[in-house]
Amino acid sequence: MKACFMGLGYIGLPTAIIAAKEGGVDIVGVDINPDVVNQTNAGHLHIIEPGMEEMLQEVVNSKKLHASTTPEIADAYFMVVPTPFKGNHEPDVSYVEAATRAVLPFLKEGDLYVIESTSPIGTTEMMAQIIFNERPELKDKIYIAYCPERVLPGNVIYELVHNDRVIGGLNPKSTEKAIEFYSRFVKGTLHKTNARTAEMCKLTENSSRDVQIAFANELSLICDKAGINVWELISLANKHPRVNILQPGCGVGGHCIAVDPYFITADFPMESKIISDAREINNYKAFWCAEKVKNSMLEFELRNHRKPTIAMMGLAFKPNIDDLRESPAKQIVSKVMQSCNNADILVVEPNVKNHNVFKLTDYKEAYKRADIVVFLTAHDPFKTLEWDEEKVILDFCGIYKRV
Ligand code: SAJ
Repeated sequence: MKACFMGLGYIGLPTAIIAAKEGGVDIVGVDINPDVVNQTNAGHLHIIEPGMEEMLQEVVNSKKLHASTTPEIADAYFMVVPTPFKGNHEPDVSYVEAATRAVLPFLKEGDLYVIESTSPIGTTEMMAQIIFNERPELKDKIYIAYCPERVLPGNVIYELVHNDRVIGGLNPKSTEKAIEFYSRFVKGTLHKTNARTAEMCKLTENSSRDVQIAFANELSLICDKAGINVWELISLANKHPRVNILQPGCGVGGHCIAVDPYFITADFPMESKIISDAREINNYKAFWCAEKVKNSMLEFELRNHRKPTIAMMGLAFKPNIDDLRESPAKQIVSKVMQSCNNADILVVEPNVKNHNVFKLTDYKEAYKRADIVVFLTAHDPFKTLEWDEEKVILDFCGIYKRV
């Protein structure tokens, strides 16, 4: 069995490696970036994922996996490319289409074609249409399915094997064929459905999380006005046996939870009221945090007749990672810096050594020097800093869980 993986990113590369190592599949991994291809063939993992580089070296050395900038003939083809959004939060499936067009000439009777990329409803049908327009002789002769991933970065080796997966074919035979492939390396249950349900399932999972975080963020805005400690409130409400509220923060970031809900709202604007409001609340939370910082700087200046020193604690989009993409913390820091160019702002991100825009300061030093301390990302080291009554502390991510 040979498989061709289109896209060697955070999901494509680990999946290809595990399919080779655990599933015994011969893999060609395809990426448009020659640097990624060269690094992969040299056994260097170009993404950060614990334990993965050793596995890559093993499958490269045993010749089970090689990378290339062009597809090769195989028995199964996997589209694992990004699906960003365009201007007005409209999903952009052009990478999926480009990858599909690239494998088109290689497809033959009996092959399996799977999309893993997060995609709007109907994408699998749309790609099938493209395939059959160009290769009408393959109609009913190849198997087409959608199978989203749901792994957590940092725990990918375990989750790729042990998580349950949803597999939706364009017809039951396609579902079976895809299940046959994934059962080579997945120990979790493979749940059968159709392609549209599988597409919507991925969007639903991430929208559900976004909506739940929005609820926590909304509570934090209400509690701020009402003089209630939101952390205590949520912890008490969660004592109810059937209530499980998530935690408020400075907004929602990352490339999944803050993006995928738009794939529903763009196509179903009238029906997706809660999903759309949740997106707005989570975006607004970052704006609100920036305003809070600016107000407390003004108050400080009025009280003390000098400008404050501010420590902005955390740039990553969630705790204990170095990933700054789509990070509300980074956005807040930029907003605050833009609005007060003379202020002494110390930017802290303990998981990153250097940044090309922000000059980074050690977290202990920044805390010591600052008049106003703004906690944006709940990194573990921050929890070792002792609460200081002398400072103004804006704890947006619950380091101290007090107000
Ligand atoms: N956040 C909160 N409050 C919370 C939990 C999270 O404000 O109580 C914030 C985080 O700080 C972060 C954002 O939400 O800014 C997203 O964090 P996350 O941990 O929910 O999600 P990701 O983006 O790291 O990864 C998610 C994972 N999904 C879930 O945890 C439900 C992963 O399983 C998915 O595979 C991945 O998205 C994906 O690829 O879709």
